[in-house]
Amino acid sequence: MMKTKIKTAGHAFLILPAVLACVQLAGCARSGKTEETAAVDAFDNLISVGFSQLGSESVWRSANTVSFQETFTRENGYFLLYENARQKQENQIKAIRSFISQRVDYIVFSPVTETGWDTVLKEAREAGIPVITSDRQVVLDRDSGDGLVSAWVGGDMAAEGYKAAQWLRENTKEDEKLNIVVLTGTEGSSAALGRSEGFHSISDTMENWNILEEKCGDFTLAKGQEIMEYYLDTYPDINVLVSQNDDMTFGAIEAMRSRDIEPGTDIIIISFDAVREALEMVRDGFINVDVECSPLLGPYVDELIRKMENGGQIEQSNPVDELVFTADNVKEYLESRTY
Ligand code: GZL
Repeated sequence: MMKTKIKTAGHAFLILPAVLACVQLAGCARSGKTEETAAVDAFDNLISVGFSQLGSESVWRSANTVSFQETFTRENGYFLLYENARQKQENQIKAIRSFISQRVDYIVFSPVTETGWDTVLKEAREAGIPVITSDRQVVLDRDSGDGLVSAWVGGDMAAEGYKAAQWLRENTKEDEKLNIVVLTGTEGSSAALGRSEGFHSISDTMENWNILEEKCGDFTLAKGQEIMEYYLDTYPDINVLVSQNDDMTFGAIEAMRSRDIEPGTDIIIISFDAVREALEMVRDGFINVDVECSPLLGPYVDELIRKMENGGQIEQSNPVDELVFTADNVKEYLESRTY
């Protein structure tokens, strides 16, 4: 069955639990509202946004959540409900259903994986609640029809993977044998799939590039370290690591150092996200290149919602600009890095 790629997610934040409790106690029966809707309706003058954040697996993810906490505030006209799915799709689906029952004005989510969203998004469409995704993307069945996702904003993952391979091609010699190991992100996520797709669009054409193995590190430091230990035990001639996020890179560097392997010198390290701690390692030569993926998506989602509130036209696909950091340029960006 043909699949259509539609996009993205966002974040939110549960505010004023005490106030919610008061509202509920204040006698929903009198207002005739259900307990669930009373809280949201109590802030009628605010735009209510239900947000399902996929987890808190990485420094990037925490920065992404903070971006929404700082954007979606009462002062900015929002009532936010936040749910952390702890990397489980079923928790995200439960959260979206809860937002529907609370009749929020918008649903925003960062889909942990690309597929499995059609049914719950049809329920949101049925309820007349627009859905915006930021960061990761969803893949929907063509039969599901239009209007399941109003817009996506986030990083272009395939472009990120391409930029990584482009740097490697430009910074190694054609007659140099590259023995590459890869730490991939969460299985089935648009971030991991996109970065792999982009990287392979070049690596598949390079005679001298030998990808020894690609294993899922789930975007976590612990898993990255564990798999890098396996790689180092298994392959004696690794000279390139491609790690699909900085947290896995930090774990991999631990593994290298425990074996007196010099990261960035004995093994070329390509990473993604470009969080501050990683950029410091780029500056110090332990990471050779870091491809940016911006977590600061709160303001972009806010802008989309404002446009929708005012009946304006919005683009369905909204990729954000992203840089590539190396020792040559990192110093001019490091000080201003807020995450
Ligand atoms: C990318 C984002 C990824 C980051 C990881 O947009 O989805 O998830 O690269 C995070 O750090 O866990």
